[in-house]
Amino acid sequence: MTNPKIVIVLPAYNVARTLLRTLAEIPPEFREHAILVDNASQDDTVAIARQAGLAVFEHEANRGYGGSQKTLYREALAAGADIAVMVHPDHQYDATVLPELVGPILAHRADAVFGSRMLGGKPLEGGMPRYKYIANILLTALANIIFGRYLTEIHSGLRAYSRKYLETVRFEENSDDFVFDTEIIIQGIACGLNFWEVPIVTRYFPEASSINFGPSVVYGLGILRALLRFALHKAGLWHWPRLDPKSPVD
Ligand SMILES: Nc1nc2c(ncn2[C@@H]2O[C@H](COP(=O)(O)OP(=O)(O)O)[C@@H](O)[C@H]2O)c(=O)[nH]1
Ligand SMILES: [Mg+2]
Repeated sequence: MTNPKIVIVLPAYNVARTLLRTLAEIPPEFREHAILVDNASQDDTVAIARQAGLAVFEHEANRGYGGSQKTLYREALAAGADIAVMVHPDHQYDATVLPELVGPILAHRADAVFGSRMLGGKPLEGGMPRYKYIANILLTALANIIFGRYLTEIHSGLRAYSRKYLETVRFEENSDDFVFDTEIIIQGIACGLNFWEVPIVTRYFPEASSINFGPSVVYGLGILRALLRFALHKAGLWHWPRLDPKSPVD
């Protein structure tokens, strides 16, 4: 790829306290094109983002985490992105790995690259709660069996997608909630796209606003449901339209 346009996309909800810290960690050569979608934050997220020179899009009402990503990828594609890199602006993921994250896409070895806390990392030392660690392993194992692929983690919030990936999968039809992140992987698998992973460290602290136990269980059940639907689709027992590739007229 000659002169690829790499666009950082930031789904933001009340990140006034962590946004600048997150941006500071992104290697300077990647900060040129950055888009933030504010999901009706109640704090100063928008003002701080504008001051930092980001392209800011505001949702008047909260549209969920998945809803934020729909706006981000649409705007990234409209801005001519060759690669969109999602970084959570809550400073939870180590953004210094961006060069490694985009490398396999630039080299045409992958269509999507995920940071993985499980790959050679120390997720528990990063402060990941033990129940999340165990649930993560079990859900990922089940996903791998159903996918017939091997990914070490399917919940990462640090991801790079190629333009081809975003133009192939019907991400606009996904859930507006957290299960969006699982659905977009399932779509890529269904469309025969290629994945790569790089090790990352994750931080757990109050502002990282990680969902706690109740919502985590709801999220886990949402993933199970999506996996089951994919299994039925793959077996030809049921058709899940959002797993079809986009047609050129879409
Ligand atoms: N919780 C939440 N986060 C959102 C929303 N929209 C965007 N985000 C951002 O999505 C990222 C992940 O959310 P977070 O609550 O930290 O979930 P986590 O994946 O458990 O850490 C954060 O950077 C949030 O700022 C939303 O509607 N709810
Ligand atoms: Mg978080």
